[in-house]
Amino acid sequence: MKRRNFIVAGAAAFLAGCSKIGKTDAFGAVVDTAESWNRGLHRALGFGRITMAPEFARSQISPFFRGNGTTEVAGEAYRASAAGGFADWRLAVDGLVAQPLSLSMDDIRALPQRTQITRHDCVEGWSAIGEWTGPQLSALLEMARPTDEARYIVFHCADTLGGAPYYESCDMDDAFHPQTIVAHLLNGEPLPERNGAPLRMRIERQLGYKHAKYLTRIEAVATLDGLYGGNGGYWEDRGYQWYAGI
Ligand SMILES: Nc1nc2c(c(=O)[nH]1)N[C@H]1C(S)=C(S)[C@@H](COP(=O)(O)O)O[C@H]1N2
Ligand SMILES: [Mo]
Repeated sequence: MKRRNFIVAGAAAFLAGCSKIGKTDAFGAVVDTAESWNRGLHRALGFGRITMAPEFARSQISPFFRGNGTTEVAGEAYRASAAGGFADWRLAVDGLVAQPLSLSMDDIRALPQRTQITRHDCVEGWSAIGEWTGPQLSALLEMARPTDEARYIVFHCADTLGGAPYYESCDMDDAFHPQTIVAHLLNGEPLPERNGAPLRMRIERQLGYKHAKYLTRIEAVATLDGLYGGNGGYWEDRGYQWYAGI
């Protein structure tokens, strides 16, 4: 409880400095004029230009968002947490950060939220449009404060696929991009297990396999060498591109 109050107080202090963070306009297409957005922009390009993934209308949402890869998680800890409605789920934010975090689902829900309707494109040849809601990853990183050595953000997951842990990573441009969110809602409902309950990444400018489901830990690192297969992601370790731009 103490921990939670601390985190929420931290978020409130952060918010005081940038009142518009997380505010999404009615059509979902206009970016937020937040400090974190500016930071992402500056880190990404240095000047006033940023590429956004297309966003869609409610009427275009797919009636069913299929699950792919892992759709049910076998691990004991995950099953126990799922049985309790993920009330005890924790998301760690650590590695090369000044302030490591351990966030509960309530902490995640208490942060400013972004909602975006985007199209998910899987390399296996299918797409689906869904509405995702959650805090921007930049909001979590502004609290944790990656050090100057941090160059990548790694996403650790609760599942294994073919016996190996699933994981992903992105650079700081995508980490601070306004459409990079830690989603806990799909179409206004808590994520179904097949789609990554209780938390999954949305990194909208990239292909489906970059969007890590069953998120347990966000780690800031200086290099991807020596991490699992060393290529920055489960599918990357099996020959796919690390920068999987759409
Ligand atoms: N943890 C985890 N994340 C994952 C996967 C997975 O198997 N495990 N599959 C990836 C692939 S290939 C795709 S296309 C999307 C599928 O998301 P969906 O199940 O919500 O359709 O999740 C990605 N993230
Ligand atoms: Mo995929």
